[in-house]
Amino acid sequence: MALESYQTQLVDDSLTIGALKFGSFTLKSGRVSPYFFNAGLISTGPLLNSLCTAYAHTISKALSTPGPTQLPKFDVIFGPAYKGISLAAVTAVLLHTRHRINVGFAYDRKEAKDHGEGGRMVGVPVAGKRVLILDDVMTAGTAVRGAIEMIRQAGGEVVGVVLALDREEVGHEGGSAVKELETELGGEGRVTAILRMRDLIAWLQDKGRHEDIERMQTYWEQFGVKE
Ligand code: OMP
Repeated sequence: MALESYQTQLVDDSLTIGALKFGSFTLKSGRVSPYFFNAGLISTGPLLNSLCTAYAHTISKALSTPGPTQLPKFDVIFGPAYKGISLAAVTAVLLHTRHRINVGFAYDRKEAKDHGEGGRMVGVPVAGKRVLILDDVMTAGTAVRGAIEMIRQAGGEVVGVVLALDREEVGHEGGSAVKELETELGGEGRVTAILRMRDLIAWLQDKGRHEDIERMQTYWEQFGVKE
């Protein structure tokens, strides 16, 4: 399927500033990957604008596409510390200004405060609220599961997850990391992403980068979701 302009824009921008790299990288899960996306390098106004415009577009589309995979309405957008915080804040603004979707914003601290307001959660209280988690990348799903656990402990209901990049890899049970999470969150369509690994392969094909494609396909055979 052809990529949307906001998707190619994100790939082009990310490559230009080195946030997306092709090579050899050891991941948190121990897997050795031929590519890596570092959202921490999306660190200028224009780049944040282009990434968060893409998040807002993806969320708005998922909310408004009728059918069994429609993303349920939510009250709060949650950005896990650290990288998710600024991305969720900017996306909340863009959802308001460009899509007329008005939601609260919350995030966590990595270390609980024991004075002042205390606790780990900051922003709109999530208790009794429907929450959408916004994160950068999902590989095996460990990071997102940590955020789900935190929100549930605070009394919130996680209705979905939006990612910049779904690497479309196997999770802890040996099946699709996304499917495992969707089952836990209530069904198909609960996890959505601006880009998937298949989009990166499509982009490489478009550019004729045959060596990179071969290495991506070898990795996909080892850790990719087989469907
Ligand atoms: P999982 O917790 O295995 O899903 O891995 C996702 C996390 O790994 C992300 O939140 C990042 O901290 C990191 N990561 C990237 O940022 N970019 C990648 O391309 C791959 C990873 C990774 O280590 O898997």
